[in-house]
Amino acid sequence: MKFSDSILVTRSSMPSLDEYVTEIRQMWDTRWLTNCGPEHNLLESRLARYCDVPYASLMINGHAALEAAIEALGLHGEVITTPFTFASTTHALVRRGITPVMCDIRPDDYTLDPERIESLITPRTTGIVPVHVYGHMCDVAAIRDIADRHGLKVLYDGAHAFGETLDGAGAMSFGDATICSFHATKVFNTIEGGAVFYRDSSLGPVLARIRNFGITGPETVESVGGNFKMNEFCAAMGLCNLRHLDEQISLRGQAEARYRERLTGIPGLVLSPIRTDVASNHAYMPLVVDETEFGADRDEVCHALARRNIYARKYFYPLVSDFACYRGRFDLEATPVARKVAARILCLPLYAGLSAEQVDGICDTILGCGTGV
Ligand code: T4K
Repeated sequence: MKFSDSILVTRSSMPSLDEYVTEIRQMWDTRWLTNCGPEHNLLESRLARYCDVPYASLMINGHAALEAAIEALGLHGEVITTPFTFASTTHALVRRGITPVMCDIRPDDYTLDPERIESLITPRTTGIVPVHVYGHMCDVAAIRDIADRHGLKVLYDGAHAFGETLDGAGAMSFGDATICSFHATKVFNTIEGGAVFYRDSSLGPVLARIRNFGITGPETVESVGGNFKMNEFCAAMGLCNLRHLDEQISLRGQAEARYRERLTGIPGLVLSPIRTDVASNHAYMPLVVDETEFGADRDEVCHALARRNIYARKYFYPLVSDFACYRGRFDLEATPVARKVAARILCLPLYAGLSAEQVDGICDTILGCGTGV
């Protein structure tokens, strides 16, 4: 059966139009639209509280948050990171003049493999930028230990981890700083948006200068900053969406549970591990397809879904280190686990409101590709 309406990999969460209009109505009186206005400042403090982190600095998107945090933490030289991520993580480092050093990932949860980090450290290494990919929390204790022993900074790319906790601690509270994305495709969105979360209060003024041209007063410009500010319409969207976030996460969880009922235990189909120490945000539904056991490969499954109007996505294929813009720069053989996962990964549709019937249709299509199912 073909779905009459396309099922895309995700669907933006939105408040009711009335709720949003109520939130933005006062802007027609104040005419205050951007430059850290009241909606911005309220959202900033609410997000810090929601994430249980002392400080948050809002940015206009997750990528801006990455570039700002890299600058604020003073990363330079070489930084150890993962090739199994969205373009943004690596691009941010390269755009800040840093040499990314690609470290392999763990085969079970696809996060940076702490056992492979130390051999990559050189006198030029200043930091580690791991990614909580799909909301899978990195081994934060092992990474902290390595960083402390070598005097390195840790900046987490937590773009996928908003709203999660690890052993009760907010997912944004690890490392010297953690960035998040509030893009339209994320569990929590401000249309476009992002933030840097941190514990060290001295980073606050530095990030404030970076996001607003280095301006510190009407006649004072202290550093060469950029313009990374979130506007009031985006902040208002965030304030509305935050009110519904827990419900949205719970609805995502129901869809994920249905997938797990249907796909667990099928030879050749590998689902993400469930961790009892992590409260998941159910951001993504990654599936690894092992052709030899399943009888069909990832691309065949992807095409079969597309024929039924279901658009899964190959996040994150190709590896960043395989992008045309980085050709010849990285040794692809150095990260064999990441290569293997990237060749087999498929992210299935997952969002609040995806019905059990829709999940069943997706699973029927996937299972119909395999042999012996
Ligand atoms: N670090 C990591 C690890 C990241 O994954 C990202 C972003 C960043 C950093 C940088 O954060 P931002 O600067 O973006 O805040 C999407 C997103 O654009 C991107 O934010 C995200 N990661 C990445 C994983 O996915 P695309 O190219 O797949 O987006 P697109 O336009 O194909 O949309 C995917 C689906 O989402 C659509 O099929 C339907 C749905 N959608 C999309 C949009 C734009 C909506 O429902 N509403 C919308 O407005 O990159």
